[in-house]
Amino acid sequence: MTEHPKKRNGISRRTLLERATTTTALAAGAVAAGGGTAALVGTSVMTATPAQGAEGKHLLAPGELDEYYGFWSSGQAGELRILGVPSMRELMRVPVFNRCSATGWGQTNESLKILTENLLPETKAFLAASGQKNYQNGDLHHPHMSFTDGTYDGRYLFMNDKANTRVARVRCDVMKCDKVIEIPNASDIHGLRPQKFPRTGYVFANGEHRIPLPNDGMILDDPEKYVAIFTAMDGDTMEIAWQVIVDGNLDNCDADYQGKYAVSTCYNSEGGVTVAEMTENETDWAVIFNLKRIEEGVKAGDYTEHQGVPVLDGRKGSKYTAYVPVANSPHGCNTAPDGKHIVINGKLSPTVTVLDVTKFEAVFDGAEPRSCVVAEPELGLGPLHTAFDGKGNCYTTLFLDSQMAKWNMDLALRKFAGEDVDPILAKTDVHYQPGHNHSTMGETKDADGKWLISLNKFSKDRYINVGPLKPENEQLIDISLDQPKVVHDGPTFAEPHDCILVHRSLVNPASIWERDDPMWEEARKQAAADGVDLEEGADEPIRDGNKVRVYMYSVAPEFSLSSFTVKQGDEVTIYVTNIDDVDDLTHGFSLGNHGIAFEIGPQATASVTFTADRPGVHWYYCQWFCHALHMEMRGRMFVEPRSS
Ligand code: RUQ
Ligand code: CUA
Repeated sequence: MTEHPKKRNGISRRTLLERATTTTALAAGAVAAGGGTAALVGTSVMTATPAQGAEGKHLLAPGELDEYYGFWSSGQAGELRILGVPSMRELMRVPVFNRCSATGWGQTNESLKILTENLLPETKAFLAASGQKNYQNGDLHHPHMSFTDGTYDGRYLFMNDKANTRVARVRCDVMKCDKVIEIPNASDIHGLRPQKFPRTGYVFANGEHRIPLPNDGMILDDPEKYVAIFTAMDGDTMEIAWQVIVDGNLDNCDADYQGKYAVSTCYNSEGGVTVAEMTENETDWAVIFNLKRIEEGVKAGDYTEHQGVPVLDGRKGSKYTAYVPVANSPHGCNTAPDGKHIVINGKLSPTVTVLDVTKFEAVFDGAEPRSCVVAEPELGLGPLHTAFDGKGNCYTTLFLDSQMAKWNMDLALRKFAGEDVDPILAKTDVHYQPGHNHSTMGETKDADGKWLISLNKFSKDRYINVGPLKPENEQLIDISLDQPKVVHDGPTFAEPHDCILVHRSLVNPASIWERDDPMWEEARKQAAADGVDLEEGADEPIRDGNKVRVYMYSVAPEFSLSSFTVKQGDEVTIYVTNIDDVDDLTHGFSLGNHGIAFEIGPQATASVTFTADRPGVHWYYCQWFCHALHMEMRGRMFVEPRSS
């Protein structure tokens, strides 16, 4: 691996930029440093204003590495994205709930196994009846990393699919999805959070929409009989541990730092099915889940089983839950790194409601539910989500005001206790209509208060026009300043609801696959049964009735087979093993006029199965630029007509 040249002329770009005090100096300095980076200079001139001074520290020169990994959701695009922060460079896309043309996700046998093996039986039946193997879409809102002892541990990322009621996991060692689970009994998984302490542990998933239980057609337009379901799954096994029926519905959630509770917001205490019905009540609530009591309830058999899962009744009056009334339609739910406070964001109310987790026990012992409310500052219009800097300050997005409010937790507590203080420290304009925001390490006990991303739903006039469908706008905000300042705009495609910012020291992906990776376990088994070594391939296709298996390896710039022959109507499986073990040497396999293409990373195996129903000569080629002779990296599939 070549070392990235961080320094030029003995001076690092960062030092240089931090020293620059004016736009001119910044631009001149960039040139003088020998980087010759027109883009950098251009950006500086575009975004920096005189007297911004050291704020250019978010600009990274070519070759410089970011300090944080940003893991971005993509909403209705269904994938996970990896960005470098603070540069905001998009580094990678990890297909999860979508179908990916580049990597073959959703087509290879390896990905289809992950995508389909944990679908519910009725879903499999439904898909088969409509001629599909898998859902082709997803709505990925909330990516969160696994925790150990209150901070990120770099093992996994978990994420929800609101569209098809699924939860997926991405392995951080290879940055590929390895599990997709369809959640039974619930509908539309929205809020999702891992347990923070002692470790993940549980992954909590909110069923947002109310449905009948069971949802088998016996109850239809009878909303009073619908329920919303809270799910706890095991992040290690990805099996459902238990579910809890709640009143109202479930929007966002978070966990505490003690491992005792999870909290969800409810915006539909009415149990309504129209906008008017859902917004009728003046107050909704946050519901607290008592994990220990729930676990005891499961042990004691205090549940009914639905689709193999213990489902406890946590509706009002239950010992498993507590309902804390808060103003109309709360949305975001964010635990502060102080380990004590949970912020419930008002949405239709200009306030956020601060809960004190140390007062939850009393509530479960019968104290008035609102007794755990310790602050309720009024911040502005449309508070949706709150981030933290680890220094006692909170940053709340104001959707309607297109602002971010910076406020101080301690001042908010004192004001609530009757002191005449203003908890709001600053308001920063963002562009426009922010939903989530996220600070560096902000949802962990190690929140470091350096950067914050404001994920804005509208870009309006911030970019040249690209037609009626506009990008969204994500802004990088320097929160190390007393008055937080927007330092970068980043357009993104639909719709990164949320992101997390993880210090790069906590994430250490491999560059080359391990040959015995579980990802292609099935391929290994099949090859062993066929007496074939995946790394050596087979000179001839292996025939088993009309099933034909083709084994080849790739090594730049060749496939081990320059041609192979099958018969029309054969069910063909092609296995390709990339035996290159060089960093960054990915090959591809594209089979012309068959709609087949997939990625094979260094030392990986991938396969695809299809019916060879087009007699003739069909070229296959490597679609991942890998070598000076990449164009020549190809071969022919001969399909003999049925009659011959
Ligand atoms: S929710 S914009 Cu899907 Cu994360 Cu609040
Ligand atoms: Cu292998 Cu291009």
